[in-house]
Amino acid sequence: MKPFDPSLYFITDSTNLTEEVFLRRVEQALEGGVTLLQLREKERSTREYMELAEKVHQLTQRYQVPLIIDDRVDVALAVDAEGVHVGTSDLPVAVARKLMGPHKIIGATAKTVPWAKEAWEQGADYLGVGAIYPTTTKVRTVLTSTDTLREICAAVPIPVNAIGGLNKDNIHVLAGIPIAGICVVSAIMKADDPTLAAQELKERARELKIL
Ligand code: TZP
Ligand code: MG
Repeated sequence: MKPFDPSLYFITDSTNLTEEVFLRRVEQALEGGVTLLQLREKERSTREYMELAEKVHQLTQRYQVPLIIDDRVDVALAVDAEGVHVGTSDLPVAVARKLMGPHKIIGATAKTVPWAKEAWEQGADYLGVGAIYPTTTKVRTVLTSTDTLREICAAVPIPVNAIGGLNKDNIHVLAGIPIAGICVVSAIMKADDPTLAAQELKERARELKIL
């Protein structure tokens, strides 16, 4: 696997946006310094998902940011994305690893220490843990405490990212927990200025010594 930097992990949401506006926002986020980018599409057909992924991949390649595809190994392989992210209702990590090969990035969602260990043992390269706060993004999730987040960080040797409702005004709860990064959707996607939002998040995380 190529090295990757999960510190400011931006997950996209194209809901209610035209493709043009969506792609512009993605590029603005890249300009603001996001370090990893996940294309997360829940409503599109396979063909539409693939076509959008190709376009997003062109942008991420320009900024040398790895592209992770949510849920879909087939789409990730089709566009030669750098990785895939699987949740508990998606393909198991071990199957995703087998299909993607040893060099791609595999991320997994984990909300408990046993899940985290299992995902690591099956070959996950990083974990997303949350939701730390309630989220306005469409997702089926439950809240994960910062104590559990801390326990997961201690239980696995791979990077652990916090996710869920995070923004520059509330990430202080993560201070002192050895996470590798934060994952955000709305804090960047719905910001008036995604570039500035990404820059400010990074700055705040550095101030708090989270990153
Ligand atoms: N998994 C847990 S919370 C979440 C996902 C995909 C959504 C996070 O979105 P936001 O807008 O950063 O709260
Ligand atoms: Mg999923």
